[in-house]
Amino acid sequence: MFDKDSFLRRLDELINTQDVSDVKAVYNAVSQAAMAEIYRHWKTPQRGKRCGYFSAEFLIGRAVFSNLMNLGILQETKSALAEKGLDLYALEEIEDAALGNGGLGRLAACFLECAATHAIPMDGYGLRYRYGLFKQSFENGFQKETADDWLAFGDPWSIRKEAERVKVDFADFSVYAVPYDTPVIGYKNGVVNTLRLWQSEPIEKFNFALFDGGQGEQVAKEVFQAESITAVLYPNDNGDEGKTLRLRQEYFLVSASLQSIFKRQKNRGRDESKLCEDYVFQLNDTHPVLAIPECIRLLEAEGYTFETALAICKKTFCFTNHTVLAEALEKWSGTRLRAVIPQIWTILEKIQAYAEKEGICKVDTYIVKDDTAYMANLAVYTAKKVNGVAQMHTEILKADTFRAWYTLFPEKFINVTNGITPRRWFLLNNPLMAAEITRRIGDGWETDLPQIAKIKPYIYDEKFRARFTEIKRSNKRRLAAYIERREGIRLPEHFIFDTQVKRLHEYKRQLLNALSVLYIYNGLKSGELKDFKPTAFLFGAKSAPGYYLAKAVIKFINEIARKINADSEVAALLKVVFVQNYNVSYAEKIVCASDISEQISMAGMEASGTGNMKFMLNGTVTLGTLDGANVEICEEAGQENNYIFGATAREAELVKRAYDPSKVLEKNPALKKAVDSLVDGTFTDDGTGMLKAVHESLLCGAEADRYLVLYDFDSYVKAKLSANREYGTEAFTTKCLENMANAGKFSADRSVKEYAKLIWEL
Ligand code: 26Q
Repeated sequence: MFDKDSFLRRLDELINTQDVSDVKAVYNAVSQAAMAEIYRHWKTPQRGKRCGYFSAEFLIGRAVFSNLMNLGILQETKSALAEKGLDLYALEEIEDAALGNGGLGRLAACFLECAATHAIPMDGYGLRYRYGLFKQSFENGFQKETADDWLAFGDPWSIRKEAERVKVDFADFSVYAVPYDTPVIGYKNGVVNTLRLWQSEPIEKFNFALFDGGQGEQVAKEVFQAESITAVLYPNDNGDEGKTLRLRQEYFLVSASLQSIFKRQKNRGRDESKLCEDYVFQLNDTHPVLAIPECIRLLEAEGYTFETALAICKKTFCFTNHTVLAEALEKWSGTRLRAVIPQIWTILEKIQAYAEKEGICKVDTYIVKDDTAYMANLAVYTAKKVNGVAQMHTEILKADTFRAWYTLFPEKFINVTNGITPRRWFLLNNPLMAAEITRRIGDGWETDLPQIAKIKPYIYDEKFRARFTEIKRSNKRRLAAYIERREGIRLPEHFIFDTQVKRLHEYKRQLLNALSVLYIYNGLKSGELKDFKPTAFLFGAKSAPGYYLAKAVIKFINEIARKINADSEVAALLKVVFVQNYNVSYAEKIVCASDISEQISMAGMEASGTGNMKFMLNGTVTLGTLDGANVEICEEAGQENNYIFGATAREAELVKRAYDPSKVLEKNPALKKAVDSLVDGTFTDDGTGMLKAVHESLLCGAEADRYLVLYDFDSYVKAKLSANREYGTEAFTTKCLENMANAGKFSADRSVKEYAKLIWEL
């Protein structure tokens, strides 16, 4: 296993020979010393089946603390640095690797860690974006995006594998794909898997002959074009119209990954017909689905017929769907495909023709139709298994999104409910609570989370409860200090922390939360709302830069926050904070300091959610709808231990058939007042018209209030106020603890093991 002494000796040497007044130097010393030890465990076995997890996103966050923890040297490193007068937590300055948008990317990162922890042979294949998800700040309440320069502190955890670069061909030019391999370290088990991220580079760095010939500009253009492929992550979670650069990214990812895998097969003397014995490829949504035609292309190049190649793919690929939003199901026009990757277009047409011959020709099952390629259909057609990410989501896939496919191939469909890694999302972010659990039930639960249920007998133990409350307080203090430094707002630690953090999207209904905050504020001002316990409403969310309504909601919430925080009459009862640049590291601090977790999407829309699980594990009650994995959270922890409101998915569908949101306002003058404030001059949007656009989205046109914000408002506020009323009571604490004790199912250890057994057959 890991040689601590060797690590500490090397760390000592490195520290003594560097100018450690610089955080970066300390970072380099720690990571170099760790990497030196990691190398010794980091060898991919020559034999045995592996899973290649293909994903356009890996939202890794900060690697240093989690790596040290998994290596079992977090405390030792802290002490070693402290002896030299250095603070390990100064490394909090280093950037997160935000190579993902949200849930889908973070799930991929959790899966990697869990697979390594359970010695499951799974490697990630992704893109090494030069800039990850943008950095967010607020200027006068408006979201501003700037570049996320995540490499500013270097990337000491990866190694560039020059010798393993491959060439990727587009119709108009070719580029090199250079792999950067990052070790994925299992929790204290000596296992190291690999995350391989590809970087695009020009074939010819500088063709000096062309420079001499006066064609310098052309050279520069070609370098730029090549490097642009992995320059930046598309900041769009849930859908974007297909752009050529995005298409290049997707093809670059899968072509490079498959070429390198084919090379490894050749090196090991393995015949490609054995691909499905040696590999299974998990496609993380449609983003890497071009791997299917690319795999066929590579097999054809080895001399296999199209039919054989397709048959091999059908045994090798599996597909996960993460969303039912129509706008997120990717499609590519034939025109674009022919212009960029004509060799792939030809294969797509062949697949369509072959599927037709097999009798697959229902309207909703076309792979290519009217000069358009439908990536989800291609994925479902080829995949051995297709999975949704929570029970309810999988049912919707079968009954709705992929209904036609489900009648054809019911045996393909399977559910694997998402999970989170309890190492980062409990041991690392909430060390005091983790230590308290271990003190009570011993260890073992860290890698077998259902064992956390052993704390149930302590739920009614006075000392244990007091310790829980005390730890939550101290987590709040830590978060409040951080928020004060970053946002300039002071949150008293005796306040309820009521939190909604996630990407900004209409279906997630941050607007519903915002309107309820306004409603509460108005109620406090008028005196109609009594016995309200002091609450801080916390928001964290990034909006896609081109998503106008989402940006408008950010502005609205920031205006609400400005007004409320400036009103001394409510200062003892209400605070509102929209934190800037919410990311993985911010989440780690927020999750363990919250009392109420807002999971309020319109039922039927959130495939699973994973933030909901992080809060639950950290002893937070859910204020939520019966959507996605919230349903399973209630099954595990008891609906009576959470605050559930709103239309169910079935009801929502019925309601929408004949829905007039203005009727809701007529019956609820207090809600009307809150909604009117969007347009009555209560708030300003600096003449942008943004707030009016939000107002119109609720009340105008055939699609008015698509996500039933107004319809669900009344039951939402009732649930919210009942949580507020109960906070601080014994009953409330019990609910928090019931959630923590019943979070066992939501470990991604369980998810990954289900994939390994039911899908990958490892
Ligand atoms: C598509 C085309 C072009 C550009 C971007 C995209 C794109 C990018 C990211 C489309 C979708 C995404 C991300 C989707 C996502 O994060 N979905 C979430 O996945 C989680 C993990 O399964 C679930 O828990 C969430 O419910 C789901 O919203």
